[in-house]
Amino acid sequence: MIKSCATIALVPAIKSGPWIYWDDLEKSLAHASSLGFDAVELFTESSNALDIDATKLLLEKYKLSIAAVGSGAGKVIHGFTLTDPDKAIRQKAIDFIANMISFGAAFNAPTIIGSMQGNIVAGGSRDQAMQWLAEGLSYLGKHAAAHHVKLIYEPLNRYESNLLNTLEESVQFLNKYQIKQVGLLADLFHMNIEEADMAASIRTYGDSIIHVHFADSNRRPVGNGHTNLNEVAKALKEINYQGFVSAEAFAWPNPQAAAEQTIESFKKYFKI
Ligand code: LER
Ligand code: MN
Repeated sequence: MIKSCATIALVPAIKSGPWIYWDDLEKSLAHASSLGFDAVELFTESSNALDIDATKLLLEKYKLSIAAVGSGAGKVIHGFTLTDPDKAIRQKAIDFIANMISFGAAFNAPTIIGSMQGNIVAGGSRDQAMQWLAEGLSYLGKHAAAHHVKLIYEPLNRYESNLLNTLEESVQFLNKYQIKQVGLLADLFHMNIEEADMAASIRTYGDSIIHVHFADSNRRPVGNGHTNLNEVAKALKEINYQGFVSAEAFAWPNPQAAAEQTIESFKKYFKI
């Protein structure tokens, strides 16, 4: 069964980005629950931004689970990445993500490595950056496995990262470095920019996909752009995808309407 999910941004310093709900955890959970979402994906400032027991009570109250937690605040707030030329900063990135993994594990939720992967800096060596990325992902994959959760690597579009932009490149990279405990995130916004054929890539690399970010071509909620969701949904069903399609999309025109549009699209493509 494919499950629905909405994102909640809880980082006060960040005022805009591709998240449906903003500011208040309980209000967001109440609204998502009223629309029938299965889960939420959290973007928090750090691994200790939320009280775990209090959050568990809220999740129980609103009958929601946490589909995944994002680690991007480590880059956006602190500037840490796994491929920074400075070893001390790479270590801080690893520590930040390891703590997020432990936090997510309290909810049986996997952690996403998106922007924390970083970039090859100007004049830097690609081989060296890939080696650093592989070292980080290998270590963190084992940390996640020890906590009985998955670790999710997300290929980003070329305007956000010059490391790995497609599912194919990511699978080849994970194979080359024999990184076994890491699955891939298929973000439909990034894929619309980078994949020659989104549905074909989903079919070919389906075994590696463990999470989906559900957004239209313009990163508005699905239904507001020109991505061919019929084809994408067909491919996800064909690979027997059993995870979440998580709305990492702009709160356009506002959070409530974006959540409603998302759940309508979810029902249209996945509940028939
Ligand atoms: C994170 O999930 C993502 O998709 C990136 O674009 C970072 O903002
Ligand atoms: Mn994403």
